[in-house]
Amino acid sequence: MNIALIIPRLSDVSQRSFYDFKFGARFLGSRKHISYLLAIPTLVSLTPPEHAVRIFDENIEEIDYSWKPDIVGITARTMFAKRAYEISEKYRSMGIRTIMGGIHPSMCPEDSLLHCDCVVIGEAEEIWSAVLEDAENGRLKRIYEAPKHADLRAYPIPDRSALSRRNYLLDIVQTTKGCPFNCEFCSVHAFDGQKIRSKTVEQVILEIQYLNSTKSRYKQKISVFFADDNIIADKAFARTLFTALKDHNVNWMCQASINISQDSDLLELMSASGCGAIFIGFESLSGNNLDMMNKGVNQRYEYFGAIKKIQSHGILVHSSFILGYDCDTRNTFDELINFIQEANLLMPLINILTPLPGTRLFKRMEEEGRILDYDWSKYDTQHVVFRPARMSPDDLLRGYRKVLRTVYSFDSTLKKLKYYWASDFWRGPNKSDPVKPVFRFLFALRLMTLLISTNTDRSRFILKILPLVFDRRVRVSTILALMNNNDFAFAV
Ligand code: B12
Ligand code: SF4
Repeated sequence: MNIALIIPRLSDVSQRSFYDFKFGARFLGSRKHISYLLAIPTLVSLTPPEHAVRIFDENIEEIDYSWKPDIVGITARTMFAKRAYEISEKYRSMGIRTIMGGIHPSMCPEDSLLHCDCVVIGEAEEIWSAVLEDAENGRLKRIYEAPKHADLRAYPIPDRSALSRRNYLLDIVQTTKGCPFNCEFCSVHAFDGQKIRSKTVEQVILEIQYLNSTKSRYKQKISVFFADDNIIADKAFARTLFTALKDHNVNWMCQASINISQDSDLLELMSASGCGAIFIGFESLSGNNLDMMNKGVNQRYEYFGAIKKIQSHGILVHSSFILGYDCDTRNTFDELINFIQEANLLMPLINILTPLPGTRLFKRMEEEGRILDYDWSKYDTQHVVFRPARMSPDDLLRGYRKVLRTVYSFDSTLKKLKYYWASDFWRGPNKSDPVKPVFRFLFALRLMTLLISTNTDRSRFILKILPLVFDRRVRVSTILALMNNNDFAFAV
C-alpha cells in the first residue's frame, strides 16, 4: 500500500505556540520548525517494508493531496486535533481511509471517530502491523487498542530516513517512558503508565550514531531533545546513559524533576556529556496549589537554591509555570513576575491551566461544571477554557499576557542576558562548539535589516546587542531564541 503519515499544524484559532519558531524562521528565511513528532518515525520503523510511506509535516510543508495514498495515518495531540480532523475529512472526501492515533484520539476515541475511519488507542508498537494488514485486506476496524504497554527494548530504532531533518532545529530521542508521579493536570501517567520502561543504552547510542552519521554539514554537533518525562526517574539507567553519551559529541536537553538539584555527581556527568538545559516543571509558587496538583515533590526544594545549584554546572534551567490553579488570585501574576526576574530565569514557559482530556483535572472540572469551552484548538495553554476559582477568565487571560510580556520584554531579556554573560555561562559550549565568525557576521547583518521597523523596543534592543554579537561569551542562537519568545509573547 501507499501510506501517508501526517503531522498536522495548529488550527487557525491557535496560530502561535511558544515552540513554533515563527520569528526565527522568518529571520533565517527558512521554514524551520522546532522538531518533528517522534511518533511518525516510530510508525515508519514499524511499517513492513512492502509498503511505501510518505511523510507530510504541515509545520514545514504543504500536504500533497495530488498524491493519493491507500491509507492515511494522522498523529494528534489535543491542541491540533481540530486541524487533524480537517485533514482526515479532506482525505475521506477523496475516498481515502484515515487512521488517527496519539494521545488525543486515545483519550477521546468517540470524538475522533466522528472524523476518521479508525482510531488506534495507545501505543502503535504492538498493533500497527495488524492494523495495516486489516486495511490491506479491506477489513479495517473502527477501533484498535494496544493490548499492553510496549517493551521498548523489543523494537527497531525510529526510522528518520524519510524526514526532512534539515528543516528541524532539534532531533527527538526517547529513552524511557512512564512517570511514577500522578499530577492532577497531566496525562502522561494515564497514557504511558507509572512504571518506568527504558530502551537499552545500546539502542539509544545506535540512534545517536545514526543522527551523527546523517547530520547537516553546517552543524558541528547534533542537538537532541530527550523526550523522556523525567530522564532521571531511573537514576542507574540515567548514569549509564550519560556516561555513554560522553563519547558522542551531542548537545542535548531533557526534562527532569527538581530533585536533580541535589545530585551533584549526576549534574556533573550531564554537563560533561553535553547537557545544555534541563526543563523543570516548577508549576506554582503556592504550596496549596502544589498540594492540589499532587506535585508534593516540588515542596521539598527551595526553588532559588535548586536553580542556582543546577546552573552552577553550566546547565540552563528551563522552567515551566501554570497560572490559574484554584489557589491563584490576581496577585499571583506579579508574584510570578518577581520570582522569574529575581531568579533570572531565561526562557520560562508560562501556561494557562488547561484541563487536557484524560486527566483527573478534566474530570474534576467537568464534575464541578467549570469547563467553558470544548474547542480543542483552545486547549493549547494560551486560552482559558475553564472557570477559574478566584478570578474571572478574563483576569486570568490578562494576567497570563502580562507575565509573558513582562518576562519577555526586550529590557528584561537584555538584563538577563547580561547576567549570564557576566559569569561566562556558556563557556563550555563556546569551547566545544564555537560559533563560527561567519555566522556571527551574518547574524549581525540580518539584525541590522530589522532596524527599520515600527517596533522601536526591538530596534533599541538590536542597537544594544549589535556590539556584543562578536563577544566570545555570546551565543547568537540564544539571542535568536529570545527574540522569538518576545515575538510570541506580543502575538498571543
Ligand atoms: C517531547 C514533548 C514535547 C517537546 C517536543 C515536541 C515534539 N516535537 O515532540 C516540546 C517541549 C516542544 C513539547 C511542547 C508541547 N507539549 Co509536549 N510533550 C512531549 C512529550 C514529553 C514526549 C512526546 C514524544 O515524543 N513521545 C514519544 C512518541 C513516540 O510517543 P507518542 O507521540 O505518544 O506516540 C505513540 C502513541 O501515541 C501512538 N501514536 C501517536 N501517533 C500516532 C498515529 C497513528 C496513526 C497511530 C496508529 C499511533 C500513533 O504510537 C506512538 C508510538 O508508541 C509528551 C509526553 C509523552 N510522554 O508523550 C508531551 C506532551 C505530548 N506535550 C503536551 C503538551 C501539553 C505540550 C505543549 C502544549 C506545552 C506548552 N505549554 O507549550 C506544547 C505543544 C507543542 C505542540 N504544538 O505540539 C501534552 C499533550 C497532551 C494532549 N492531550 O495533547 C503531553 C502528552 C504531556 C502532558 N503533560 O500530558 N512537548
Ligand atoms: S507533570 Fe511531570 S511529574 Fe507530573 S505526572 Fe506529568 S510527567 Fe510526571
